[in-house]
Amino acid sequence: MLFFASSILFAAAVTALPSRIISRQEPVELGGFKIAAANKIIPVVVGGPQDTFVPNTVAAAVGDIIQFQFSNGNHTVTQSAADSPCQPLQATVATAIHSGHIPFQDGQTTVGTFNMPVTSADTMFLYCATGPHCQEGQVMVVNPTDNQQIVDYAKGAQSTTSSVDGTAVSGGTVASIPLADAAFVPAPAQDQAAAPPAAEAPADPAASAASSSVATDAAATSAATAAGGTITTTVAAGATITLPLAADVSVPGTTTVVVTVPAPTAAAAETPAA
Ligand SMILES: [Cu+2]
Repeated sequence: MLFFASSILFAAAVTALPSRIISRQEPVELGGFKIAAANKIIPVVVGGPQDTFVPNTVAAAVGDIIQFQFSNGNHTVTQSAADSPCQPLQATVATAIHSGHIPFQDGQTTVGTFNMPVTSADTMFLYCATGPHCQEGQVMVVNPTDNQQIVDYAKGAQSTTSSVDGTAVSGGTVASIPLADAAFVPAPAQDQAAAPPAAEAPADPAASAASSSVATDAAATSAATAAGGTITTTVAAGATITLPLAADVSVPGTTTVVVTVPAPTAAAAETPAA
């Protein structure tokens, strides 16, 4: 009930923001970039209750900044070629866009952002490189030439079998904003994540495994595991485990390790009716 009440308050605060697209009278600086008064900061929400980009098409002028705001989960903004969804353009173009993995966890009071200056009016294709998010449709198009482009790109992404991560952070600046200024309301906290880890043993291991993604996040963040160490847990088939790396682990463009447990094949689970 307390959370419900605070959600209402927070929703009211968001509604009170003047506009989704911020207009200014004076030049401002954002993440080291100077933005002329005529240009815009365009928020795009990444993740949340669903693995999406909202909006998933944006019309932006050269000089605008697209501000990706990372909601629940752990996501990236990574550029691909139009005909190679879920594959990083960085493999052939070193300056292609990649934000690195930026998480949002229950209780955060700031929101991670990736501020991407628009330097060309060319159409740009972006996806999330975390787990199966790209195959599930977490893709977007900047400056599409028509409405069909995002449809075709999403369909292409769904026909791939896996994603490839970007390498170095490129094409923008990682920063943060207060949660109160974000363009989204976080998903409700998960009960199992909120429960103190290891306070009580789960009565039913199968039930625990069903929400292993959440439970594992809580367990993994409760204590750091040394380099070379082993984390042992029980998860359901198809679950995704996201493990944040310690701050002192220096892997360019990488802040997490994501492991997806293979799901059983549909053929094995079905018996054709006679
Ligand atoms: Cu994602």
